[in-house]
Order: sequence, then structure tokens, then C-alpha cells
Amino acid sequence: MKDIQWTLYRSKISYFSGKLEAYLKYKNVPFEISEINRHSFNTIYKHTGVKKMPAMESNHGDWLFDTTPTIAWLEQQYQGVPVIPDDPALAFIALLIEDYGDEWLWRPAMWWRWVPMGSRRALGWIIGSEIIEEKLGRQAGWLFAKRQMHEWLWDDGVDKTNEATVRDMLFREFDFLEALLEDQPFILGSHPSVADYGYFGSMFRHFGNDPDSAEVMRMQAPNTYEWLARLWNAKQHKLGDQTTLIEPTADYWQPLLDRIANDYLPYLEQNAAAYISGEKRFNYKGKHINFNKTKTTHYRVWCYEVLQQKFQNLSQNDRKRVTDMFQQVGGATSLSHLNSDVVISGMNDIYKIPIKAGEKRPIKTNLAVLLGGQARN
Ligand SMILES: N[C@@H](CCC(=O)N[C@@H](CS)C(=O)NCC(=O)O)C(=O)O
Repeated sequence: MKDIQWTLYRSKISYFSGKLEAYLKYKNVPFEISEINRHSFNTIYKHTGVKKMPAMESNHGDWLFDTTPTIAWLEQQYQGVPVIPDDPALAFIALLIEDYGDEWLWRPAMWWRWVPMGSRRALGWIIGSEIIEEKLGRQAGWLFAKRQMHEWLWDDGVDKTNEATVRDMLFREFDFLEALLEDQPFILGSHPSVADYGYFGSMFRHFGNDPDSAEVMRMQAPNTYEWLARLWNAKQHKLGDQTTLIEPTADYWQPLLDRIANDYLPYLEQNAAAYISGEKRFNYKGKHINFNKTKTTHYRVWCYEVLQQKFQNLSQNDRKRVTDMFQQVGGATSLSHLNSDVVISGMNDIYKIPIKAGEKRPIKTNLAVLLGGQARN
């Protein structure tokens, strides 16, 4: 890896860009930033087949994309304290929290960015100027805001009956993070793990940044606000290699474990079932929230497949350790479903990285995506 220099294609307000960038800084991975624009977005699409940021290109022409496999791959290449814990049961928990942060907190992040008018105007203008151009930024941003609200809220199962619950998902995360971060610097103890990076996407570039939610965070969640800066500025060499990992057993963990076992995993499972039976939408039912006619998302079938596979690769003893962590919140059923037949998304080959320079992948580009973008994969 010595002679490799990376270019990170990113935006300074993107959820997943913030997640990856913090990891690269922590691990001292050599990279320079290329701010996204509509041309580089299409370059990413042409090389990876997915029009999403962030993506990384090496000086040898290899590509990495999608933050979860990217971090997992970089972990194999760059030395130092792992962000995926060596203990297999804790590694599974960390990856599960990463996935929850990535996918489940996306919806409240959409609410807080696009519904309050101050955030909508500010962020719309920034995104519009980045992707379209300065002169048309305001108009483009307005259209983008409409697209995001439609795609992730009003046409995706959010309505008058559950909108306040979606908004308040932020406060439920603060309840957990504030108590935990009062006790320890990072989510699983002394050092950052993928659990921190999973949370960082929504917390750093959205909740801690967007005008409305950032003020709420400053007033109601100062430990979380402090952790954002701590994680953004974390460096392996400063923290040293003596790690202390803390199992998720304290009382303040229970509501999060409850949401994971009784909202998020059932969501992934119901989404996968809908996908397999060819339904484009399904009525999601969880413990704390329901989404009627939510869109079936192929990518999240893959998320479930990966989690099932990882759970099943654990030893019997580690599966029991993980299951026991969810015992108090009645998580046995969801955990046992992770252990049943693995769903097949057919996406493993798409997300195999790196894409080597000159490698021929059957990447199809679609005109609508080239011109209009790709909200979902
Ligand atoms: N699973 C992907 C998600 C990447 C993603 O959704 N990126 C957003 C920006 S944060 C994007 O590029 N969206 C394109 C669009 O909405 O058109 C990852 O982990 O990298």
C-alpha cells in the first residue's frame, strides 16, 4: 500500500462521505479530496456502476465504493488498531450498529434536513451549487429537496400518523448517546470502531451540521456534539494501541438494542421477503413505528444477506453471546431469523471491491441515472 495515493470523491455535506472521511483520517490513509460535481459523479457511475458518493480512486486506477465494504477492505490493507474488533461477537455488534446507523437513521436525517425550512433552503442551495452550478444552485436545490422528501418520506410510508415519530428518532438516539458518551469516549470503549463510523454519517454531516438539528444537538446533546469533534480529529497514533472494549450491557444500551432487534432487523427481514415475492412496496410493521407502502429496496436485501452471513459465520458460542446481549429486549426471534436461510440478493458481485484498473465488469449505465441521479440502489 506504500505507493498508493487515493482520491476521495465527496461532498462536504454528504452523510456517507463524512463517515468515510473520518475513518481515512483516523487510519492515516493517504488521500486527497475531489469535491463532487456532476461530471465526477458520472465518472464514479461509469467506473462503479453505482452513482453514489463517496468513492475512491487510486493512483493506479483502482476503485473503491460503498462505505461498508470500503472500510472493511481498507482494514485489511492498513495496519493499526482495527475498527472492526478482534473479538468476533463484538465485531458482529459493531457491524450491526454500523448498518443500523447507515440505513435506519437515514430517514430521520432526511426529515431534519429537508422538512424544516431553514435547513431546506441552506442545504438545497449548497447541494444545487455543487452538483449543478452556482447560478442555478437555489432552483436546483429546491427541486432536489422535493425529490428527497418525496423519495424518502412522503412516498415511502411517512404520513401524519408517524411523522412525529420519525422526527423524534433523533431524540431517541440522543438518549442513548448522551448517557454512553458521558461514560466513555467512543461507542465500544477507548477507540473508534465501525459502530462510531456508522453513527457518524447521520450525526456529523447531517444532524450536527444542518441549521435546525445542529442547534437541537448543541442544546440537548452536548456529549454527542463533543464526540463528533473527537471522532473527526481522532488519530491512531495519538490514541495508542492499548484498547479497552466494553460490552453493550449497561442500561442505556437497552433502548438501542430494542430498536435494532425489534424495528431494524424486522424491517430488513420484511423488506427481503417483499423483494423475494416481487412486491415493489410493503406495509412495514415494527415495534415502535410502521410504514405503510414503504418501497422495497434491493440494496437493503443485500444488507440483510451480509448480516445473516456474518452471524452464521460466528462460532456457536459467539452466536450465543450476541443473542444474550439482546435477551433483555426480547430479541431472540430476530436473532434466530438471522440464523435461518440466508436471503440471496444477487448483489455480492456488484459490491466486490476493489474494481481493478482495466477490469471488465458488466456495468450498465442508464440514461435516466446519468442525467437525473440515483436515489436508491
Ligand atoms: N451505501 C452507500 C450509500 C451512499 C449514498 O447513498 N450516498 C448519497 C450521498 S450521502 C448519494 O450519493 N446519493 C445520490 C443521489 O441521491 O442521487 C455507502 O455506504 O457509500
